[in-house]
Amino acid sequence: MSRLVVVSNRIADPRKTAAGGLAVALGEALKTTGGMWFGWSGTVVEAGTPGEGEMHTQQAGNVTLATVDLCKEDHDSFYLGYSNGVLWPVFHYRLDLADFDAGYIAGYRRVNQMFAKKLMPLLKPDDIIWVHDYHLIPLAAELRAMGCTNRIGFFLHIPLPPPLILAAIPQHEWLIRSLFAYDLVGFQAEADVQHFARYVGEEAGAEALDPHHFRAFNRTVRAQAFPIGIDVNEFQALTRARESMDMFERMREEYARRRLLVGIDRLDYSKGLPHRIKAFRHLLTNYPENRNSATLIQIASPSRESVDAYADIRQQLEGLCGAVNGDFGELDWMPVRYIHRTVARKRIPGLCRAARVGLVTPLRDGMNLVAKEFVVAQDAADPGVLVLSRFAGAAEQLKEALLVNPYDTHGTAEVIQQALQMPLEERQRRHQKLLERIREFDVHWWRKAFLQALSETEPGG
Ligand code: GDG
Repeated sequence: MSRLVVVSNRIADPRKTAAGGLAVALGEALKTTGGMWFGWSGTVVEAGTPGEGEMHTQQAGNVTLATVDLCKEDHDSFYLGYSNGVLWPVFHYRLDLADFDAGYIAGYRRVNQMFAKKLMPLLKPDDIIWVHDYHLIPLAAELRAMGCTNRIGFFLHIPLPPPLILAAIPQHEWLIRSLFAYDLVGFQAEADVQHFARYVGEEAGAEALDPHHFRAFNRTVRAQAFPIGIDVNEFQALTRARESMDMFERMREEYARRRLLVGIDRLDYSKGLPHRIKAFRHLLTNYPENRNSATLIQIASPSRESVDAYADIRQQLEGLCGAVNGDFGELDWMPVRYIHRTVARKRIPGLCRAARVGLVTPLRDGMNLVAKEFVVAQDAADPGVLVLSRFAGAAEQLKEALLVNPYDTHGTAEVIQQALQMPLEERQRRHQKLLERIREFDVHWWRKAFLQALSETEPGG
């Protein structure tokens, strides 16, 4: 069997239990064949310091963890600049938040070239290479330029926007052409594959050979949706563990006479947090029976705080939460409990299980794993209801959730009211269907389906 080489911007030590579902799944795949995980160490060094660009390797059983440091200039232009200031906002349809500073692209190319240069000597001829996410789109093209003929697959964790939005990026053609250096390109949802197919047709003047094969720029690539899942067994075990059950019981007791709603997100403008608070405000205004009762616990874990747009969204969110609490709060009740910290992973399932409603209402999201975690954490005998944005990739699979348009804050409030009122039998029926699908398409299915498809492609073709 070929060795697997995973490349991602950040790597996770598969031995550490704190690692989330993705790290566990990739760690498992690496352990089966023996393998290597290559990426950024997370360390930023001053340019010109001794050891800059040095590679660190660590052995974790039969898995090699290989990391490189980034110098400050590269970190600023590659990571903060092009990856998170251009690609993240545009791929999430937020042209208004993109910062097309002409200096960023050089850093993005430089780091991808540097990654390829460091990786190339470590590769064996029959290694299978799996590259992850928007930070590393041109990596295969850089490797090919150095003579690499291995099978290389790419998975995009975030959405691919329609051609006319993508075309706002000055280097859009170069980016998509870079994808053709891979043998397999995986997307989260069918909508993303359609956007890719349309781009290839409209902007590259090429055609689909069949629904999954595209020929352009003198190369053929297979492109397909592989919706990512979670590790259901691991999350169920986490739900039953003591810390989670303690959390569940404390919350159940505290909200015995009230209704708990929960939102768990990185504080990111794609997650629709201000819209969610506005919808919650409409709920309290239009359905007054929820006052002194419906309580929203919103965890917004800190993320990318040195990017300006993230500081702005935090300020906006905090203003909205404060206003709802000021206008509706009582001496012994606050409608919104906003937490701008990272909550321990072990407590998350208990919190989800105690909630009557889970709010997953991003404005745009590749998949959204919280939607799946919320369903898995529920008590099948008395499950809570998932309110899910139609703009999350997860909405293609989770049809039995209550789907909403998060921009329509009035409409969302009505659906939240429907969720709060849903009879037990309907909650059970929806939950059972959702759980079945989440279990069938779990993270192990995702990994196997992707690697199977990659192994079927012609290497280097
Ligand atoms: C990208 C795509 C795609 C959140 N707050 C805390 C915490 N979390 C955990 C959740 C969940 C994970 O982080 C977030 O996953 P998402 O899927 O929601 O979102 P992104 O980080 O934006 O991920 C996304 C994903 O990649 C995978 O392909 O689904 O669409 O954007 O597991 O539970 N965990 C802890 N404390 C927190 O406060 N411990």
